[in-house]
Amino acid sequence: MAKKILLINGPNLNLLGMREPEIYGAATLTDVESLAQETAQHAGASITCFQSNHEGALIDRIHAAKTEGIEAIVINPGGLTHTSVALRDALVGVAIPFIEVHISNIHQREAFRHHSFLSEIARGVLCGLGIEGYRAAIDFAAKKL
Ligand code: CA2
Repeated sequence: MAKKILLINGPNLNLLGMREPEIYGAATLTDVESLAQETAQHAGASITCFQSNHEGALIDRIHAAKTEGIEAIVINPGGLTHTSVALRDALVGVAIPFIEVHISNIHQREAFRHHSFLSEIARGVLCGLGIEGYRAAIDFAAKKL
């Protein structure tokens, strides 16, 4: 059976490719989700993509993942990375292994971006590789998680 992966993108990532290309590049969210599908397919996995600007919707999606038999999550939590205990609690609650991805190198940016509430409980963290970080994370999730 193909491994089931869930890709989650958090607040404002629907704006990818529309503003701040010097930080986030030119690719759109649609490009990211196409890359995700292609990567998963190549690795023999299946992937579902979800983006929301709402913290509660992201938490509900993580809870649903458990009942759907999702085996790995790749998540770019957007700005919630630096604020959300609730998102961390949801990921602990479902106990699905996850990889945290950031397009930019959060450690080269403002001090408030240097801390993540998720990194300590993530299987791994990728940042600063642009959208290639998603490819690496999904490939790893498909093969190793
Ligand atoms: O580098 C990343 O992937 C981030 O998770 C992106 C978040 C930011 O708050 C994190 O610190 C790092 C922001 C996502 C907003 O994305 C935009 C994309 C284009 C235009 C405006 C916002």
